[in-house]
This record gives sequence, structure tokens and C-alpha cells, in this order.
Amino acid sequence: MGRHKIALIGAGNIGGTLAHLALTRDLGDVVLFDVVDGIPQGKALDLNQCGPIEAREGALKGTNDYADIAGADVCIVTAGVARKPGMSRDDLLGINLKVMKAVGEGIKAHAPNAFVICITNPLDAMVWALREFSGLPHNKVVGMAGVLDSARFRHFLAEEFGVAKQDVTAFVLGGHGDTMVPVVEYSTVAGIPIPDLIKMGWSTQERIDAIVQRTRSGGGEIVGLLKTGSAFYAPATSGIEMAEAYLKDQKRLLPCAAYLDGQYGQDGLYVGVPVIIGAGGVEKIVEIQLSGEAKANLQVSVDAVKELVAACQNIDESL
Ligand code: TXD
Repeated sequence: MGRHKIALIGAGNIGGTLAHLALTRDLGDVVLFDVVDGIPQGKALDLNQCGPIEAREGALKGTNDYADIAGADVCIVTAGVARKPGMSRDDLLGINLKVMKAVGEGIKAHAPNAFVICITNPLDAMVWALREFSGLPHNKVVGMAGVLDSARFRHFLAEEFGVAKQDVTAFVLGGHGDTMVPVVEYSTVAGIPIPDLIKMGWSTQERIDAIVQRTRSGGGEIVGLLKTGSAFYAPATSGIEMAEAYLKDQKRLLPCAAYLDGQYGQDGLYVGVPVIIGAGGVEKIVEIQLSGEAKANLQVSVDAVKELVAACQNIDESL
């Protein structure tokens, strides 16, 4: 079998970081696409010059031509505009919907067999729109948010408990936004659920509540600090984890924005839920039992996603 091909649509902060990660992890050859002339070519030249030092062979090409993504196994989409301070994810809706149309049509024409990972915000609406515009099967189009949101939650919990980050597992469900649902009872340190750790005196309910809140506004905290854009290292690392799960048929169980047709009582919508990713794309949607509170919070989150999708449909009547 030949080398895999990974197409990165959008050569901004996340796109450039994705390219570097894909090459250092030797996932395959990479094509970096952007509408701005010079940016993908310049980043590709810079990153190719890491090659001799990093002793890796993967080829990287920067381009403004969709024809170059032909036959890609994976497309990771970060094209669009990122949040500036004071801007909500929803403000991005109109601008990025047009971008999804162009990208969806590009993928449909040149890489219809790819596994597509959407990262562009507002995530849950953009992944839905990208799927509509591309016409690809629902199990081959997925959104990245939960892996990042749960990594943020795990990072804060590991700091709180003073344990290794790899020993903390965490679940975050729902839309990628202020209504996301970090599920405390399914979050553990090496299998010990957080409510038990509170009983053991490792933390208090108040402190955990504050961590949940900080996780929910985790993106905004970074936007406020950077002032010129949004987070990109952890978002790129999260996207690569999903791409790797597909390319290596790892059957990873990851929280992703996936298309629901009946699961969790939802129909025709992309929402963050646990899924299994392997060579078949989204191979299974895992329906876990949620407590009354988590269920109610998930519904609030789902309603927010529904509103965004309806707004997309108003903007573009072809949807
Ligand atoms: O968890 C998550 N899903 C996210 C999402 C976490 C962090 C950031 N998230 C969103 O990702 C963010 O709100 C943005 O919508 C995307 C990309 O973030 P990034 O930080 O990479 O943004 P940049 O640096 O502005 O890069 C965007 C690039 C830029 O080079 C534009 O020229 C390009 O997208 N762009 C396009 N490329 C291809 N095709 C079209 N039409 C296009 N329009 C702009």
C-alpha cells in the first residue's frame, strides 16, 4: 500500500500546526491548501526545511488549487475566519458558511472518498453544512471539538488532583460552545470517578464546578490572552488524533461531533457524543446512560446547535 495522503484545507494557525504534526508523526504526505496565495506555499517550504533535521520523509505541498487534494484519504478543514476578542463563535456563522460551501464542493469534486474532519467554528453548524455541501456519507464527515474540550477538562483536573494527565479520563458532550456538557460522573482518575474523589477529600464540589466552568469557556480564555486569534496547538493535536484513529483503524472511542439519527433522542443533527473511529469512519455512536442533570444540559446544548443550523438554512436556501 502506498503512503496515505492528508489534505489540510486552511493554512492558518491550526492548518500549519496540523501539517507539522502530520509530518512528524509520519502519517503520510500532506497537501496544505488555502485561498491566499503564498501562505500555504511559504509554510510548506518552511516545514519541508524541518525534514532533514527531523529525519522524516513525508512530502508537503502548499497549493491554491483544489486539484492537488485529489485522492486524499483524510481532509481536515480549518478554512475560515477565527474569533477575535469580543466575537462569539456564532458571529462567524455567515462568513464561514460561505467558506464551507466552497470547501464542500472542492472535496466533493476531488476527494469524495476522504474521511473529513471539520474544525471550523461554529463547529456543530459548520460540520453539518460541510456534510450537506459535500454530499459525502454522514459517517465520513465528523467534527472536532470534544477531543479538545475533554483535553482541556483533563488538564485542569490533573492540575487539581496533582496526578499525571494521562491518568485522567474525562467526558465532554454536546455542542462546542458555552453550553457544552462536561460529564463529571464519567470522568475519572485511573477509573475512580470524580464524585468518589470528592468524597475521598481530593477536591470539593465547588472547585470541580469552577473547573467545569473554566472548561466551558476554555476557548474564550485563550482568545482573551492571545488577542490576535484563537487556540491552535491543542486544537491541531486533537484533529490529528482523530485522523490517526481513521488511518490506522484504531477503533478509538473519542468524543466527536457526529451525525445523530435517533441516538440520544436527536435526529438529523451533528452533536458531540462518544463515537468509535476506525477505518470505516464513524463506525459506531456510543449511547451512554446520562443522569437527569446531564441529560437536561445536553438538551440545552442541542437546542443551541439547532438554532445555529436553522440560521444557516435561512442564510443559504439551498441547505
Ligand atoms: O474546537 C474547535 N473546533 C476549534 C475551532 C478550536 C479552535 C479554533 N477553531 C476554529 O478553527 C476557529 O474559530 C476557526 O474557524 C478555525 C481555524 O482556526 P485558525 O486559528 O487556524 O484560523 P486562521 O489562522 O485564521 O486560519 C484560517 C485560514 C486562513 O489561512 C484563511 O486564509 C483560510 O483559512 N481561508 C480559506 N482556506 C480555504 N478556503 C477558503 N474559502 C478560505 N477562507 C479562508
